[in-house]
Amino acid sequence: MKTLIAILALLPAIAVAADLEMTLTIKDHRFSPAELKVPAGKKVKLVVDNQDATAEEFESHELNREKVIPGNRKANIFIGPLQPGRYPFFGEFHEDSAQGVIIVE
Ligand SMILES: [Cu+2]
Repeated sequence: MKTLIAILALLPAIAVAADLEMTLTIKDHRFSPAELKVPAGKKVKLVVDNQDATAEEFESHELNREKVIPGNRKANIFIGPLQPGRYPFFGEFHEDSAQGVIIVE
């Protein structure tokens, strides 16, 4: 038991960290990139950088995520691990232009 505790103490906080980080920019009520490729089975930290002056809401039914990002602010959205497939998302406040998809492969 003592050995196990010693080993656990040496491990970094893997459980709470993402495997990789990706940036999604919002500008002129559009997402860039509009298509994000993500490896299957990984935890991903999406840094959503809203460069518009107005708020946007990142929403995805397939990812079960919904988050408001105020104007000129960033927000982190954690996704995954995911199965291969297509996971559409949109900006609920500007749904006509703000559309995107996460492609997991
Ligand atoms: Cu919503």
